[in-house]
Amino acid sequence: MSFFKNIFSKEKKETLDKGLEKTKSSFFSKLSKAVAGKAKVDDDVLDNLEEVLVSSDVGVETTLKIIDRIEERVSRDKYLGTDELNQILREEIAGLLSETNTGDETDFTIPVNSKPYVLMVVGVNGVGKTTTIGKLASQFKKKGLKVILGAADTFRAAAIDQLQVWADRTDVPIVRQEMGSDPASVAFDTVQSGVNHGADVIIIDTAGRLHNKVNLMNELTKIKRVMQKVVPDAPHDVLLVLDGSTGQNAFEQAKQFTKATEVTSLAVTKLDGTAKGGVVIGISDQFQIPVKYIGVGEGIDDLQVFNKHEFVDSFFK
Ligand SMILES: Nc1nc2c(ncn2[C@@H]2O[C@H](COP(=O)(O)OP(=O)(O)OP(=O)(O)O)[C@@H](O)[C@H]2O)c(=O)[nH]1
Ligand SMILES: [Mg+2]
Repeated sequence: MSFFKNIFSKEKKETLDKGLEKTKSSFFSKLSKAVAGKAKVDDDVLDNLEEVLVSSDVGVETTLKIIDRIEERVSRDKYLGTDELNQILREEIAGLLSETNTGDETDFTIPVNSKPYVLMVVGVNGVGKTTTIGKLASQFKKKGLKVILGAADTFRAAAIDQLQVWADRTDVPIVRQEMGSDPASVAFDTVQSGVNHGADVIIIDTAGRLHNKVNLMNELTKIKRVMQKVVPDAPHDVLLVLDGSTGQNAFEQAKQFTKATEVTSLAVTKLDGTAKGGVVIGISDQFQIPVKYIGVGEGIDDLQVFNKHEFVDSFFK
């Protein structure tokens, strides 16, 4: 039974369960091979378990922490049966994640004291930035918040059109200019328009690919600076989107991006259709920056607020 059943809605759980299906079936089939023929958790089982966790994209550092915890239990209890391993893993992963004070949110909310709330979405090309923005616009709107979108990815014409599609779908206004125009200028116009129209949430889409990385980082800095001319403490959130289906690559991107520019939260997308969902466990353990959202499908309702308890609950159901 879910220990989280009070606030974890049935629909949300079903979507999450379904989104994690591939990750889970791959993980648990590896896990059962890892303990095959073993009644007791011994060194061999621990070695195999380490391999299972690493190959499930949990990441080496987080895997070692989990193994340490289990080793400690093995030395405490005289006999740990492999049939208990599932439950033990669940407890230890939950315990590990509970050491960070992030991943406790359950609902799409924004701080009440920053209106308009300016959210800038960054990440390399193809990770799901525009889709995530569309899904967020829909969720915020459902909460009765006034949303406006800014198409500051002016690098490709299709990028602007894609955001337009989401604006139409969610019936939310969009500020756009021609392809090739200055992204900072689009961001400025969007924030200005948001202020003029009393928007609660302003979401800025940005390019994932420019001629080179330095250009990209300079551009993000410029966008921030220009927005601050209208709203001095903008952006309130810089959301880095990571493609979870790339596994360890998502880790690397998070490392590089957070080094090059200020990032305040993370979204991990495409957890459906991949066996690499374990990456969320590693990312939420290892980065100081909270995982705020997870993408579990292409549909408008397939974005969830990341909650570590719900995640572990769904993973080890
Ligand atoms: N299955 C699945 N697909 C997703 C998810 N999020 C995004 N996608 C898909 O990933 C593809 C790329 O998404 P975009 O939102 O265009 O990515 P982007 O980061 O804006 O890409 P660029 O604008 O090229 O930088 C699209 O086909 C989306 O439908 C998700 O959670 N699950
Ligand atoms: Mg895009």
